[in-house]
Amino acid sequence: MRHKSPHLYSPNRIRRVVGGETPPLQFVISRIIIMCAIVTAVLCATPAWCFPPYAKWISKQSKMQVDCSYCHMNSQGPTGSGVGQLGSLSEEQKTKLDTADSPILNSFGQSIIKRLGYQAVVDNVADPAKLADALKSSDLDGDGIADGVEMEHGTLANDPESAPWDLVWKVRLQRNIGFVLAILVSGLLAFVGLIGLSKKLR
Ligand SMILES: [Ca+2]
Repeated sequence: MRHKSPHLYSPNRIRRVVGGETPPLQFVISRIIIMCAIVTAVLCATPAWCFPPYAKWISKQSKMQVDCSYCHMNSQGPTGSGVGQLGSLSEEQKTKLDTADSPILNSFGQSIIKRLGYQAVVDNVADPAKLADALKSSDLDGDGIADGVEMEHGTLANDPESAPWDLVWKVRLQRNIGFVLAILVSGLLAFVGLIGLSKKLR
């Protein structure tokens, strides 16, 4: 004969847990309310310092695997006791977490806070493309590719050696278009001159 296992929260089980007496409904409800209050208080008291949706969005857009080190000091993110993680910070450093001098962020992360503010990071976490768009007027590493565009391509916005090369060549051509045209015109004139010279020598 098949025995039915007791339900996890059956009255018998609760009775055993609290010492032989069935807890009144008010007791159970009050405990649930207290637990909910504790969870809510913890969530409200702990600001978010980790935003995985951004790394996921960059990875999806660029088809390149990007981790927390795209913006953070530590590739594992801010949670932990390693370098650049919350557990290793002094009390003074903790006061700077949401500022442009945040000790858990690398130079790109800090530049985001400096340009847009910490709240913009929080507000756009559901739509990272908006944050990238807001960063298309800045070029932290000076390689000619906007920070927001580098996010879309998965290249590092704080490293001029990391950039989408097709766009880099386009930018370099635009920057040096005068020089390129001068070379083309000079080459054309030299070619015409050589043709004229060859006709005279015949
Ligand atoms: Ca750049």
